[in-house]
Amino acid sequence: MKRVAAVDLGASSGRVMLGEVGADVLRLREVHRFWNGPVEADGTLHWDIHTLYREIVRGLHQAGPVDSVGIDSWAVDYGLLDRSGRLLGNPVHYRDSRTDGVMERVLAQVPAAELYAVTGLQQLPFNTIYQLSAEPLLGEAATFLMIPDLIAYWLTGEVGVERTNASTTQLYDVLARDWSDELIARLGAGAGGCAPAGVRGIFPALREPGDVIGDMLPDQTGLASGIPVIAVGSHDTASAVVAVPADGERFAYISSGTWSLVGLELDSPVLTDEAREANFTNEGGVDGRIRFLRNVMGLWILQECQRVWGDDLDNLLRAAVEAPPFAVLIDPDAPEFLAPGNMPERLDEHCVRTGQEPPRTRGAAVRCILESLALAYRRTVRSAQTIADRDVDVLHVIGGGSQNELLCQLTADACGVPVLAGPVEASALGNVLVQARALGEPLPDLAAMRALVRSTHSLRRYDPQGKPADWDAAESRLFGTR
Ligand code: ADP
Ligand code: LRH
Repeated sequence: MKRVAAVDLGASSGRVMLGEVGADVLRLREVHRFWNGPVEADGTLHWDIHTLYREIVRGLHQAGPVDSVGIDSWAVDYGLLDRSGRLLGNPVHYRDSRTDGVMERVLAQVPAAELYAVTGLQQLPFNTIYQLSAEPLLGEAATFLMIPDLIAYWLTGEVGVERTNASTTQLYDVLARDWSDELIARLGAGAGGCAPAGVRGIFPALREPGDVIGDMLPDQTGLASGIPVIAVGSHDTASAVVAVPADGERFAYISSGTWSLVGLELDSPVLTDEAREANFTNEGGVDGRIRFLRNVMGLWILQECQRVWGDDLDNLLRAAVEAPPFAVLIDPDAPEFLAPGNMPERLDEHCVRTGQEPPRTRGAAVRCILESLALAYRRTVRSAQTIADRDVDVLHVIGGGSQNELLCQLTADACGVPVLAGPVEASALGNVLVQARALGEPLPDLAAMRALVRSTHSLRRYDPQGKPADWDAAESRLFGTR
């Protein structure tokens, strides 16, 4: 039996989980959970990386003796080290406004089609390439590390970037499966502005999920030294997709948390004009798979409403069940929903701008958010199938949002396929499974890992209900007929 600690940093909470893996055994126990989110200081949104580190260390203490540690987190963000290995500045949150207008500036110099041909990545204004193009500290940087790599560096002293997370930077060549020297050189030549010519040197060699990063250092954290830190699918979504309890290939997934990551698992990237125009991403998965998906704004909009209202989620969801269907619809991916702020007010403004009466009650607002998400899922799942030429029989919903019964039912209704909901802690499970395999557990491939998740976790099934014509009408109301 292997006993491992999974550090899983989501955009709304971090957790340290204890995993046990053996023949027919996959157990997960939460040992420590802590708040995470944007912290504004000096007009910039940051991650409070040192508090996160302190909480991780606290959680690792609480986990007790383990065979190894693995770390995953949200994607795209990074820390820069100076020549002596010190962190330059606090990592900036991807929702910070420093990237406003940067994507447009970079795309004026590197055409979108060229970028897509190399990286296969969805255009999001906060992709690392755009953040680095707006990064004042780049000239002083000796090393670029993504968030899980930075935590691993502090624990082990070893430098490297894990491949699934590197694939979200838009500086990674999805076919060559390595950093794109060409794009990095263009960044250095000033695609966005301020990078020095020698910028390629700051990007460390890539690690594969399953590689041993190094052993924990003896230091003032008081954690036992000598325990290996193992690279996992360090992009949380890559780890989550490992734990999709699918049987076979005809499935789509929604990794449902702060973001909803909606798509398919493929053997190779789809780099067609159609995929680019529909803004699909080809992120790197564990075992060389491709996560062909789109970021949908997700439960972030609801989280921000909840923050402003100070309301309990259960009460809000109960009120949403009672609210009338299809009263108001929004495009959850509208740019005004990206930054933190007064989301209920923005929701109302969005409704007015789109000629709709704003929701009158909180229940109606929540219903509007959930129905609109379900419609965005429907559009994404259907276009993923068409573009990748893949049929889907089932939609797996994993992550915290899989506990939202109303959203799961609306998703099944909107997409017209059964939804299987769970596991909730998919990222942590994927993290644990990849560590266990690296330690010698006989889990030869993703199919074996998924079979173990299936046999050890119960899922909840939602069959499509209601009238499909209502969803057709709602879709054409929201997105126009396509
Ligand atoms: P992240 O990893 O991005 O921080 P999680 O996977 O932890 O996100 O999911 C967080 C989301 O899960 C919350 O925004 C909330 O909407 C949803 N959630 C958490 N618990 C419940 C619950 N008991 N019922 C319904 N939804 C829930
Ligand atoms: C989800 C996630 C997603 C990224 C976003 C920045 O936590 O990693 O896959 O696009 O955060």
